Amino acid sequence: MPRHALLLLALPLAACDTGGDPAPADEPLISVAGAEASGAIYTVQVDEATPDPPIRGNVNAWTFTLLESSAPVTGCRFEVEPTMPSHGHGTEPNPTTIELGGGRYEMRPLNFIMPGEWHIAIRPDCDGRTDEIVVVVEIQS
Ligand SMILES: [Cu+2]
Repeated sequence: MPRHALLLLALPLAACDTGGDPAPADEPLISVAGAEASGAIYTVQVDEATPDPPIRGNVNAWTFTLLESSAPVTGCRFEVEPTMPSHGHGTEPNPTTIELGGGRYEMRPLNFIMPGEWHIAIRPDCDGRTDEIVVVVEIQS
């Protein structure tokens, strides 16, 4: 195949998954394992959620991989803030994040105090490079 044909095929994909728009996905997630969300620099790939779908209460724990240009990023610290923008409130406590290795991290507890749409703002600080990634999830019960 000529080289220019390959480039044309690649363009629509690139338009979908880049752009650095920190705005959350338009559709809230029900299940979160395997989901990805991106900020200006980093992508959060949710590896596992316990339980999945997430539920109301102080019981949710998620593991995720932090990626930059598809490569795992180690040594980051995080501030995580779940909120319900439509209600103007957050939750307590905000989750604590620990590093598992290989660019993987675990955050817990995600205390969804009521059903509805939650925006989980994940703010990495990787040697002073900061970003905000928002995962949007619909807690059903
Ligand atoms: Cu609420």
